[in-house]
Amino acid sequence: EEAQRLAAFEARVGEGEFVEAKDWMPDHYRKTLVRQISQHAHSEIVGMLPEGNWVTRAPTLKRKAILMAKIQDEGGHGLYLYSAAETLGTSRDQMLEALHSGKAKYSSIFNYPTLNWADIGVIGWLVDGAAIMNQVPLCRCSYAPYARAMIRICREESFHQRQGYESLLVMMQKGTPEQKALVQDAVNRWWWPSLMMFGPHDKDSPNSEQSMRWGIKRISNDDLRQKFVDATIPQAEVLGVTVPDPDLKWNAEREHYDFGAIDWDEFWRVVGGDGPCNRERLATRVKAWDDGAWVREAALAHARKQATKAAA
Ligand code: FAQ
Repeated sequence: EEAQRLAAFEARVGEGEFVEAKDWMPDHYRKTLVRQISQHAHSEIVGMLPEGNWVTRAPTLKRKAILMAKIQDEGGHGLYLYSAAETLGTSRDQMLEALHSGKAKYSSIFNYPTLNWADIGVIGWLVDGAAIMNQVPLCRCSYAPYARAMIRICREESFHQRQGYESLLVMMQKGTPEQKALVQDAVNRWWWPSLMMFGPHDKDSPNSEQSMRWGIKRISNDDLRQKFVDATIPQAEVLGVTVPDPDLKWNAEREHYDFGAIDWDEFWRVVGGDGPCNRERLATRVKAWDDGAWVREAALAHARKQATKAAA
């Protein structure tokens, strides 16, 4: 009977039907989604930290207001995503415990430091750009609560990408030579980590085959990475910056850019917890959780009081 259910599920998903929270689903499908959605939520929340580093030093009031709005959006994305994961039967406390104990992953990209103001523009342009490339196909993910959350998230990411690009354009077109050099320096540092956001090569990606079959992932890691390079290089040309890859070249036959080899040792080191800022990022999140304990306790005490009042 289990085999029959599985076959029916796979047939449904294969035809492009969506799965809702109350529908039957294979255990491994549920686990895969909790893993991916919770990692995604953690990435949004940890991703607030590198940008938060520049809120007090944004160059103008306008840039500061934009940056604060962007960081708040990211907090919101984390919340929609934790809610989507909760529909699969895992509590937010369990997910946060997994993050705080170092068991859960979050995107490698947020373990790099933001060293100058141009890093904020480059995060918008490259990091949000890569995020959109990866996340637009997730709006068609077979698990409907995740797909629905992704629609709004993608709209906001698209605004984030544009504001980043626009702020870099201003620096490149109206900036001093020093400001232009800051942009190039930021691009040099963020280019390769941005390409790593898409995950390992397809042949080294243990989860891809199953996730593609179940319609969780619609486009492979390598295909998305190629799409990102193809879309981004013309934008770099308009900006007037170069990417730090001597092997980058338009391939007229493939009609795609060829690009150099990614340093996978660095990728796995960062994913494994040993990147430039992993310890700092996790410590910041754990401290925020501990510092917030009194708020959670007060909210629970208030809820209990209201409940007793209502019962009386
Ligand atoms: N970092 O078999 P696969 C954002 C892990 S955007 C760390 O290919 P899968 C917006 C992977 O989890 C960033 N770990 O895995 C923003 C797996 O380990 P596991 C977040 C990585 O799941 C912008 C192992 O390697 N976006 O936050 C990475 O099929 C600016 C093998 O890999 C999402 O999470 C990595 N880069 O494909 C916020 C999108 N890559 O779990 C603030 C949703 C791979 O088996 C500022 N997620 N790993 O122990 C996905 O699309 C997928 O999960 C992939 C990985 C494509 C990330």
